Amino acid sequence: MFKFIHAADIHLDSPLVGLSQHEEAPAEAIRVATRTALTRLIDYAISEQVAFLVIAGDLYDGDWKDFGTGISFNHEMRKLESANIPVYLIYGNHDAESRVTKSLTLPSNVHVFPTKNPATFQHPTLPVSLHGQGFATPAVTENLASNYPEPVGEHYNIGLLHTNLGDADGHGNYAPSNLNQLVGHGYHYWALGHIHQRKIHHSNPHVVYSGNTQGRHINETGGKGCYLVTINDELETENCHFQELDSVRWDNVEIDCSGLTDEHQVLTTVRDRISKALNDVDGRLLAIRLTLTGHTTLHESLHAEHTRLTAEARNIAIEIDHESIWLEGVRLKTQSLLDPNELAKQDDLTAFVLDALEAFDPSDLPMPVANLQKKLPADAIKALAGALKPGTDQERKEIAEDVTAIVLQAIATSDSAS
Ligand SMILES: [Mn+2]
Repeated sequence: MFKFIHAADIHLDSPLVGLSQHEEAPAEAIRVATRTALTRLIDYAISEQVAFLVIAGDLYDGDWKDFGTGISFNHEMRKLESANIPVYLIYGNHDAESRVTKSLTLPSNVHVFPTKNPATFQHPTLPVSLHGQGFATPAVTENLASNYPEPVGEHYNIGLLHTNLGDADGHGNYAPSNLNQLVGHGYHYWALGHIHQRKIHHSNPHVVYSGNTQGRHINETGGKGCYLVTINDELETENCHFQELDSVRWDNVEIDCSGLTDEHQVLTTVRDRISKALNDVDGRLLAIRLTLTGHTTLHESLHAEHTRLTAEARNIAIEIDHESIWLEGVRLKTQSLLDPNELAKQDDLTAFVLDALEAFDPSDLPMPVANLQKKLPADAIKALAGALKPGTDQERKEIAEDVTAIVLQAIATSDSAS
């Protein structure tokens, strides 16, 4: 019997998005989170006395900022070298050969697959063959796996592949492959990288994404880590155990405001839910987003007070535990109880304004507004610039929702409303 670890998408020294610019954030823990995950991976490999470690691409996030990234990786690899644990790795789209321009001599236990053609490494003492090919450039569009070698007889065969299996939606279509192809190739275990959400696509033979080792933004919630794989004496895959390695845990908590009637209740609920989420992360640092939902009479006031509401929530998070929680933001997805169609019946002007709101896009304001910017003090221009040139569709949509809610509220509470 022997064990190995399958990890991928370590993205060493990748910044965690949306966190570091706030001074209350436990910045240091956040800054080193991907390194902490790597250290935990190595400690785990040693404590489990694994026979080897495979890393299926995107070890690095891109070109190194400085040599510290390589030095840090080598330091961890030497711990495995001392424990006689070899490492096999391929480069992915993020750390393709052409993209990472700096390099350091690797410890002798680290084996890197070539990028021009597939190759096979054999474990020094076990009947194990590992096959793989790394990315030469970030955009590999061929089906790399189709050229991988035949399995080696009487060996446990592992394929390392950075791939978009079955053209998963929303992911760069790098080195596409499909499940039937991999299952039919004759290997025992496909150690996949690229998709950050872990998934066992097939068992016996195993086709597995380990996911990344540390979530890096709000769309990478939940536990992140690696698989510990146990092989029995018949060279069968006996067990695939997921091990968490992350030190910062992302959580997107939905708060239903339907039954809530004032802001005090909202903030009380915010406090309860943040406390609960912190309990759930077992001593990790919690990076949390709150998303408020539900049909509620508070819809308009929440939108009108979005900035202050976010500050109140951040204040609560700091009060609960300023070293362990970072509030990424508060999203409003509540819905109004006001009926625009009813309001539109008030008079023609109201109907006209409501009609205009439907098509409102803050990036598409008329020229006079843009000219007005020239006459305003610097602070006001800065604030306006943020509102007028939102970076993403999402931000534009949120501004439009805020404006719509505020205007609806104004109309509903004006004198002409009954
Ligand atoms: Mn990746």
